[in-house]
Amino acid sequence: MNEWWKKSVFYEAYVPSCCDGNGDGVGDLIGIVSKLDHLKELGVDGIWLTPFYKSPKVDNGYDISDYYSIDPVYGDMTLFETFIEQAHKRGMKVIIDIVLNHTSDQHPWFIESKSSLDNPKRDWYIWKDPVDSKKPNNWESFFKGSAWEYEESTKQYYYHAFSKEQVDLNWENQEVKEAMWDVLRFWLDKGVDGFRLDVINFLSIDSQLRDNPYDDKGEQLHTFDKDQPQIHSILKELNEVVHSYPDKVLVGEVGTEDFEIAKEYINDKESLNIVFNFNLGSIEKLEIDKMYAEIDKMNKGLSKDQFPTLFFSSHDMSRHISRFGTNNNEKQLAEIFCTLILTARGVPFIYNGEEFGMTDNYIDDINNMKDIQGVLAYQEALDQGIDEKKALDIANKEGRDCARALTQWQNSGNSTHEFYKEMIRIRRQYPSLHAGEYKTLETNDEVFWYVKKNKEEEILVMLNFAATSKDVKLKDFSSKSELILSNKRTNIEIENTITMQSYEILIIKMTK
Ligand code: TEU
Repeated sequence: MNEWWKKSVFYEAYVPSCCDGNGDGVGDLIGIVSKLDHLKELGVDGIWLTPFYKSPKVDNGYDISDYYSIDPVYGDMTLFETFIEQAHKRGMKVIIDIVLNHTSDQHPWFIESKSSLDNPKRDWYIWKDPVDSKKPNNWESFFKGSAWEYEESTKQYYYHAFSKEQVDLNWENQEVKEAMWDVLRFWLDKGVDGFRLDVINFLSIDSQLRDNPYDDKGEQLHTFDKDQPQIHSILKELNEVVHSYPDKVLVGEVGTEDFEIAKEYINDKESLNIVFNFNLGSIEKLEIDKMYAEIDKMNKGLSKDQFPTLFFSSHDMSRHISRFGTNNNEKQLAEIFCTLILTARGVPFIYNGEEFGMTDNYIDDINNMKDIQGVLAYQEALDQGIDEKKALDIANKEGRDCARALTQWQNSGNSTHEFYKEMIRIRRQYPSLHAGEYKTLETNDEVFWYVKKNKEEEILVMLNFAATSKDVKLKDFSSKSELILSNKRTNIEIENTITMQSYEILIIKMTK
């Protein structure tokens, strides 16, 4: 098996915002096709295309109503085929996002399922009788409110982990599995190189439907509605279906607070190839110690064959330079995080616009807010008596439109873009950076440094996240060395203490 993905740099193309090719204000496939040369020039190896399937777009496409067709807002099947062909022609792979956990409530399967208690598709979804005239249990949706919706005509509740328009499928049902394996084969036959599996650890739920417990702050813990033991046999089947085609990759969106749980899904033969670790990727504040602890955990907890992923932005969160930035240091942080994801051990994912240093977008009129999470947060705030202006702030904070503005493509001269390009080039040039292990991994007082090693090659990467200079004592160093890159100086004399300038990045090749 060619494990091309282990060395790859991935690029998330969030279809609604990546590039608007037909001028209707919404991103589309023709737009993305027009940017393939840019992506190639940047150094991208693999593109992750978010949902483009037919959808009422209650959740911007993560509510699919037809797994076999392209939403007309995004294009058509011919365009999709052109996209795959043109990406492949340039040597780039394509993985597509697939939502197996739920369908849109407009999907014909659900329309049938809800039509009567004895419809053949009834059991394709999770229907339960009321318990003491109430909801079957206390499970909360990830998009606010109860995860159960009452359906008047058949007098049962259906389960939805996200919005009520995103209905959870019953993965205990063999026909559901078969139907979804057919979907995967359809797209594999079209030539896709793998899948990004949406909320894949949500597929199985507790068969006894036990109530979820709460933490000290009164927040519900999702103990029984995800990461259930049955999930692993489903993923084994999925692995077999997909890897019966050569050289495919399975990337899992595994939302969990516990890396030990996420780790269980990384298994080339029985489960997924790589998973997102949100404990690092969606960290809310710039806390170097916390980041270090997570990277250290991924380093120690994973075997040589298990690769972590490295990302700090996506369509689901505030852009990291806005999240972490203060005092106009966004540009410096963009470069430091770029270096981190491209030189630490793991498979990097760049989110569209990140390479241009794009920051968050504020939606100043609720009518222009598209994200369901934002809209629901606004409504909840108004219901609590909060005024409209404050409610809008809350909606902007809780919603995800902040990171979903159309990408501001620029031709040349954008310094962040140039930096990403150069860093990808460097990553590719040195095997220690794309395939090496850590020889050391250290942190001290807002500085992060590590030596990556591959065979005889050793490369020291040092990152100062602070606005002030910092002294770093190197334990094991070689005075003969070659500066590969710095954003602050042109040469370096290596001694056992290096004084790093504010926000300095150093990449140094150690020679014996
Ligand atoms: O996201 C899964 C998920 O858990 C999100 O709820 C995430 O935690 C949240 O957005 C953070 O604010 C995936 C998709 O990436 C997301 O866009 C979809 O809304 C969601 O699944 C449902 O399909």
